[in-house]
Amino acid sequence: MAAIGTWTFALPAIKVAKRKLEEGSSCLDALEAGINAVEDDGATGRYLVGRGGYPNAKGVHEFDAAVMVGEGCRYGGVAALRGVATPVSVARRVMEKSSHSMLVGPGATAFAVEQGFPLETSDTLHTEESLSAFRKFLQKQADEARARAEEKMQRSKEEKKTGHDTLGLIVLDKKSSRIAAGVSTSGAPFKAEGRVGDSPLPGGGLYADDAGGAAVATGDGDNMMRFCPSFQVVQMMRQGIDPQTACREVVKQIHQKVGTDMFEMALVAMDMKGCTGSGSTVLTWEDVCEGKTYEGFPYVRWVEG
Ligand code: SD4
Repeated sequence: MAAIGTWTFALPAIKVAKRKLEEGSSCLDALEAGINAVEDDGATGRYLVGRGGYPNAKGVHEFDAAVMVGEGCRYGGVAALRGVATPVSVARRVMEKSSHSMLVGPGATAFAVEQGFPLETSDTLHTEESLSAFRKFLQKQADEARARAEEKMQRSKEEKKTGHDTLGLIVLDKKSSRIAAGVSTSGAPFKAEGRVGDSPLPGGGLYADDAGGAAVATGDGDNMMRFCPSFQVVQMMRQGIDPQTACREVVKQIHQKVGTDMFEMALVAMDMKGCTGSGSTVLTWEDVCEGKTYEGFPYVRWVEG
């Protein structure tokens, strides 16, 4: 049994997933419970997941989330979902209870309510920290409106370097040879209303296929979604390439295509044996060329027998 997740705050998710697997839960149940534990705790120290995640530019939380199981490549996703603190669970319901693969916006919220999820407003989805960050964002916007055009350009470059922290989680049950992947995010901080990132897109933020393994992604979704990086990694693993090489190759190939405009992205992956890998652009291009992509990107993993 094994699990891997993006960023260090994936640790509670992995602990919960591990306990669930040990109690005999399926991969998918373990994955959902693990992600829920992070989505619903409102803890500071991560700013893009569930309660306490950063809202959109209007101050409203719009969540993207998805699940995918390797068995039959079944998938369910939600995007720009409002009012539910545990979007990954709504994504699972889309997979299991609807005849669709993805629901967005008001339709996603209506479906969640129909399924019995309690509806919240941003009053309860905000934490003190996320509210204060939003107020700072509004203040900054007002300041920016007064600034010169070049200064604005400089600032937006700096903003790009603020980092990312979407939760992506992969859980493998080696005994039954089943793998599941899930993601949950409030998306790019203070994004435009209705903006959807890469996270809930199959092949973008996640992909799982029992024939190869699973991958999850985090980073600049507006750019990452163009390359289906999670799908690419899983396809490579299907061909027998190990997860570290696959992640490194995908990051490298995208970097080669995009050149100096390269954006922030990171991937973690696991194959059906429980071997893991990661690749990211946190490092310089020279580092990437030297094959150092899997150092420097903080992910958490647990692998056992
Ligand atoms: C997005 N990819 O909405 C997400 C953001 C992210 O860690 O991953 N942050 O673009």
